[in-house]
Amino acid sequence: MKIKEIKVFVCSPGRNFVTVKVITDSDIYGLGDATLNGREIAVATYLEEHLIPCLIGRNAHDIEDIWQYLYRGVYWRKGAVNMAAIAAIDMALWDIKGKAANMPVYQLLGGKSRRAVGLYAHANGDTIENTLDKTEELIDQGFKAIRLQCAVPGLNVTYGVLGDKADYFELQGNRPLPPEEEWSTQKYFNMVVDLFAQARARFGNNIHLLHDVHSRLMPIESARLGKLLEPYNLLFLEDASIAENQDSYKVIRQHTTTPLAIGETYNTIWDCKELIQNQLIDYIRVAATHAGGITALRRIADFASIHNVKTAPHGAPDLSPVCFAAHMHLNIWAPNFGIQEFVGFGNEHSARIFQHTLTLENGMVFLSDAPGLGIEFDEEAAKEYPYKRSYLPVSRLEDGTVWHW
Ligand code: GCO
Ligand code: MG
Repeated sequence: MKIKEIKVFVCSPGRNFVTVKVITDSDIYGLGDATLNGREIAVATYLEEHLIPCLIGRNAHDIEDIWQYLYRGVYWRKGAVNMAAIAAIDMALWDIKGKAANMPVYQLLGGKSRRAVGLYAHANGDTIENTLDKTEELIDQGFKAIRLQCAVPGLNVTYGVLGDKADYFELQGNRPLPPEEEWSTQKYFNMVVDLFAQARARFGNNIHLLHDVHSRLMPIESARLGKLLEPYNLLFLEDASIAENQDSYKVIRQHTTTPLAIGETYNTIWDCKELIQNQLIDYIRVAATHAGGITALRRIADFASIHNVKTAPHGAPDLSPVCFAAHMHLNIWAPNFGIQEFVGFGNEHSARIFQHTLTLENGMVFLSDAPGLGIEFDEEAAKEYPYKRSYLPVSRLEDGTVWHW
């Protein structure tokens, strides 16, 4: 079964998505997600100019060889653009293999380890009260794990809290340049401990709570936050500090028993190797789209498993429904699966483009037995939503210093 053609689509049904369609000479095709938020066109061009010409005529069944050819066979390894492109091809080839075998991808990985995939939902609010009201709505909908994010009083905007804006395009106005957001660690600490104290007082201990720091703290500050949050029993604290220097997590780890999660920006196993093998984290949050596809995530999951680290794939709205479908197959298989981030199945526009076969029930996702990834892409509908330039915000301290995020 030879690869006959590969098409790349960039569409924007509320967010930009880069979708790859690998078509074979037996007319089975597969879909992959190559979305890199704020750098979408770079990946699309990289695929069209550099990868696709090398793939036409290859056997679509050779998933491993094609992965190695694109990763090891190339002088320039790793990198967000490169790995997103490899990931999309890889996902599409798994989709094809599943369709050819008439089996869902999770069967090819080894079958189900569980009935369904547990999720955590997001409660984002302008005030603590408002965040907790949203938490209550999610509990009423059946979610058993919720990530709480609240605007920091005294700062102009807080990432993830859109206020009266409908989406990130509206936040950026008619001037598509990176919005800037203030950061103050002191003001954040004044709010965040209170948020979790009030959440536990209101909801008790039968619900899982999580929080994303977006890497804004220095390691010793993260250590302090972890300690202060211990009484509120978080499922995990995400991206407490940057771990480009993976050793810095030792500082956090030696001070607190609050479980730690990281990995949504990682491109390869090398970005988290020390974190995992030294058991400095509890959850690895790599995404199939950004860390090299299903082939790479399966390898990271196995490596994590022997070090008691669970998987918790990134599930933000800038990963397309194709990536979400790929995560579901990995999650239902991985013996060391922890939890999946979930922000809904997308808006009415993206539902016209992507049709999935998943069902949501009581805070869990159930997979169908559709062959491959179980997702369809409507090329004609996608054309109605052309690409719109968009950026993630940049963070600055109150004195103007560019800050981590
Ligand atoms: C999360 C993430 C997102 C990212 C976004 C960047 O945990 O969901 O941190 O909010 O910032 O996906 O592209
Ligand atoms: Mg995050």
